[in-house]
Amino acid sequence: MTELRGALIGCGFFAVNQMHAWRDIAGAGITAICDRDPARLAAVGDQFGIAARYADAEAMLAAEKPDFVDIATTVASHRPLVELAARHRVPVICQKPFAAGMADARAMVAACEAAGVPLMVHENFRWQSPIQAVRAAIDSGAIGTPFFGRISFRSAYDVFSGQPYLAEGKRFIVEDLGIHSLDIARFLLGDVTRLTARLRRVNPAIRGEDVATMLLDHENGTTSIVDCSYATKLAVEPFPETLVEIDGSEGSIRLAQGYHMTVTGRDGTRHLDVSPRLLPWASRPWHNIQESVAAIQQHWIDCLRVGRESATSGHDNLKTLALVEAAYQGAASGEPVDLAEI
Ligand code: NAD
Ligand code: 89V
Repeated sequence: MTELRGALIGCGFFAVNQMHAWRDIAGAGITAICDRDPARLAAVGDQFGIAARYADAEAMLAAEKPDFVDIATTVASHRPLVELAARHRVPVICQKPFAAGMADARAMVAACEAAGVPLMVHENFRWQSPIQAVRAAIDSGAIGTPFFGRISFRSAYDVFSGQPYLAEGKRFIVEDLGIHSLDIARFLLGDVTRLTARLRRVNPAIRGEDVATMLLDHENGTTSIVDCSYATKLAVEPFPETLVEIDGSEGSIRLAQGYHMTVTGRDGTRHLDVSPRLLPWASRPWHNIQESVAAIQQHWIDCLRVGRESATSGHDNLKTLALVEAAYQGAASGEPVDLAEI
């Protein structure tokens, strides 16, 4: 099998995880990197032994002609870089949040479609093994038909030291973290017709909201609560665990802190340890996220090889991003938001 040659743009805080994961992906590797910050370019180039280093993404794509590009920059550069990849006819992965607004996101999807270029958003939380275990339990039919869900992420972990820009943006928790929780809600319970949101800021040292409570009406009639907080001080810090409750006509699923899953159905109750693997390069507590990075990157390569649309394609991610927009609009107006109007 020929190795697919990838090029990475953005050598910052999170890209290091992506670079570690690429080393383990069957059938692909990163052969060129780009960052406009020379120190970051040198650090990642030296750590992963990549000699082809560029300060300019266009120069890299023109010279390297990679089989795919992995964009790991922050949101402001996503549209120009995705459109650049489309112009060069290079399949593209783009980190979340895909865009700062729907107009940019739709333009990026349209540019890739027009160029015939596959596009995947690196929306990795649904690839976490505990979340996949919840989905498998639903799909098994053990709890019957779901009618209620709760997707919850509550923490006081200091995310600002690693990602200082998170303290500076007008938008914070829904755009950065709630986006993952909303995507998990779609993944587990289906697409959404209406969303009601309440947001607030508790930490006075940051600019955006750090607490969000959202009520979702799903197309299939299920109701869910998606709640997230970076202002919740608990006895045992759960970062970065997403806790899940699903109630169904025949039973229930609980994904509790410590990666304990309980499935109650017609045949009784099963207690399962759904802890993520600690990959050799990973470190706690990030190992749950790090494992999902490897999973989504392998999924991308598997899809690229056979020409299949990825689970979190640009097209799919428009629906997750629309929930983010709906949360901000709904919190501002105090009214429920119809997703058809986003
Ligand atoms: P960062 O600021 O640490 O790194 C971004 C890097 O991109 C910087 O080194 C910057 O110089 C470079 N860059 C920006 N624009 C560029 C351009 N046009 N050309 C070349 N280089 C450019 O940011 P980060 O914390 O690594 O976050 C990057 C993205 O990853 C964000 O969108 C963030 O939301 C996302 N993220 C995702 C997860 C996840 O689990 N999926 C976790 C953390 C961060
Ligand atoms: O996953 C993320 O997108 C990260 C963090 C977990 C810190 O919110 O930004």
